[in-house]
Amino acid sequence: MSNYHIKHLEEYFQVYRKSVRNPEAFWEEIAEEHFVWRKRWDNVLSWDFKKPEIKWFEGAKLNITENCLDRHLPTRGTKTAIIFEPNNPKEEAVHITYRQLHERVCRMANVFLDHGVKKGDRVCIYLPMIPELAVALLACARIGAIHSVVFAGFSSNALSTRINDSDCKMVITSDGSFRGTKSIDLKGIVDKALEECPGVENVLVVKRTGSEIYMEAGRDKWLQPLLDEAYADCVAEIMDAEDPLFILYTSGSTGTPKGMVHTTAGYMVYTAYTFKNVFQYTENDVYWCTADIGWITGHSYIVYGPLANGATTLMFEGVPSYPDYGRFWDVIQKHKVNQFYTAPTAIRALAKENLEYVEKYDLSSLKVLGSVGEPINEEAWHWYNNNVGKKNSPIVDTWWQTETGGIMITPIPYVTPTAPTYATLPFIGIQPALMDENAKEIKGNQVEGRLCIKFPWPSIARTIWGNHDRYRDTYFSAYENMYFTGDGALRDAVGYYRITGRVDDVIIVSGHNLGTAPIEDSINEHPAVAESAIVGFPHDVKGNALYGFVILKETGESRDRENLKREINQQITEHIGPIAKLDKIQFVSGLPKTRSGKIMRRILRKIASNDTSNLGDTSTLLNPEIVQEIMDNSL
Ligand code: 7RM
Repeated sequence: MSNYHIKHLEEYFQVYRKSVRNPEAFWEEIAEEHFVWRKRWDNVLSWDFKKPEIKWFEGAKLNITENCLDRHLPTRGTKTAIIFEPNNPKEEAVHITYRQLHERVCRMANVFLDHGVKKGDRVCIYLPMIPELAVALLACARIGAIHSVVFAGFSSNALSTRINDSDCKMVITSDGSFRGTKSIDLKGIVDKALEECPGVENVLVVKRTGSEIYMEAGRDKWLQPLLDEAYADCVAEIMDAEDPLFILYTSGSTGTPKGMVHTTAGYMVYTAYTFKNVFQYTENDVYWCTADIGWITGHSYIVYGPLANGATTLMFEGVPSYPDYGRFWDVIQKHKVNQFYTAPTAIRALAKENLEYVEKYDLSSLKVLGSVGEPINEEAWHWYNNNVGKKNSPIVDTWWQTETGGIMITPIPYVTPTAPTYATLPFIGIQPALMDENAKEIKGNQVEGRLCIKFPWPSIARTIWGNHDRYRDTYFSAYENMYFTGDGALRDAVGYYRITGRVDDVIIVSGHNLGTAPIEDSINEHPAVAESAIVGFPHDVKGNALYGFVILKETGESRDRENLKREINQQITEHIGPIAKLDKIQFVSGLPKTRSGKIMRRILRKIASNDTSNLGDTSTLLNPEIVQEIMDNSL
């Protein structure tokens, strides 16, 4: 029996039990047999959720790129590592072999070294979905620099906040990016961001769109000539198991975005092992995850997990609607994709379009369909199953988080019987718990509560960059000795988990986590606005859309309301990005508040969702009369 590749349900249960009874022995065996180490660990695991402190494979030495690249060269040197499918289908797709990828990573790593980047330095990567993005992550890892990828859809403001929070000394970007019919001036956004970032010494620019851009002398350089000059091999920096590999920002319910820190060995072991099993990847498969590498899904399941397994991973630069709504299916047919991993919001958007867009293409290569990012509703699940999988490809509804590094609750395809809206069973080594209002664990089945994890797994984030207290307060203080996910879940009669959604003030719009606080902060900066509150309401494509309740200052009362709405959304676009724009804005004279001054979002959520039959207890409100007024004018 191979514990590395699970093929039957009995085997899953057996391996699961083993992984829970003796996690150290279990993970030690996986680590030992499937990775290359420069030095073995002294200790498999030490942990204390109170501090909190978690260390996996302490004392081990390795470089993750030797696991993702070098070790494959003897057997997979000519195998395709990355297929690049450009935005424009008329532009030719690019196949990059493991040998070529190794060389490209080494060259870029040498360029970084030449620019003074050392082990432990932070490098910000702000690039579209082009091969240089994957190469840049790996080049950082090659020399022990900590990458901080910022999704290239974020605004200059969001970018500068992230650059400064982790003191990045270098930025890798491109002149521009292609998205459908649009091209976006990425370098312009970087220039604006860097007005606020005195710590950035160098900006290396990939040429993608060929647009005219400003280059600041002494700071900005085109990357390609430097790569051409660089040496094609680069000795890998030997890293400690617990050295940081990357920082990735995720929004919280309050305050600034949290720079989640992932470390080297545990992250590698867990993402590789989950990738192998959750996608049942076999040697000649072509795997495609449609996420952007700017999110954790891209880090773990476009780059590190697949490459650690010597897989062929597809990177798609474009959007699902260009040149038409058949693009995903066209790409699957063209590259004979075997595993396809996408988000419910994309499925819902495509399900709205004519079925002919799907039926036109040969999708018979597909073996596994994946979903991630938010709960997949029943209708979308069936559409995906019927029209994409032709009832022949199991759907893996994978629940996990930026903080967890890898997939936590998921079916294993061809192993776990699937059920719509259920993420089903914990992955090997994962010990979920549901907690009640009194912070007690709810045992047994057919129960619902707040989802926690009882025991560390190798890829759990180790801290929040520069703010360990916040890490403890956010994840380890609500329940003693537990990691709290922020999600609610139910466990059905057979022990299957269904994630019911966030229990805090994070709203998931089109699979993107948005904290209410930064959006409210942005709105409140408008000179005419006094105060605001944001809630989510159900949206048939985005999952949730944003509804803003806005109180105007007296001086704003005379302003044209439609103009104000436009200005508010413009401001949000500048501060956060277009993803955080409000679908609906209602001007109100007050917000329902508790006596301690907290906005009662529960009530606003119900109003925004047109579900006002039972508003619950409003008697504790400071201003109960406001509720009727808001309801009467709701949109
Ligand atoms: C991978 C990722 C995390 C939040 C998480 C959940 C929600 C993700 C599912 C899901 C229901 C799923 N990381 N979420 N996957 N909810 N079913 N299969 O998305 O940090 O960006 O978001 O996303 O609320 O806490 S993330």
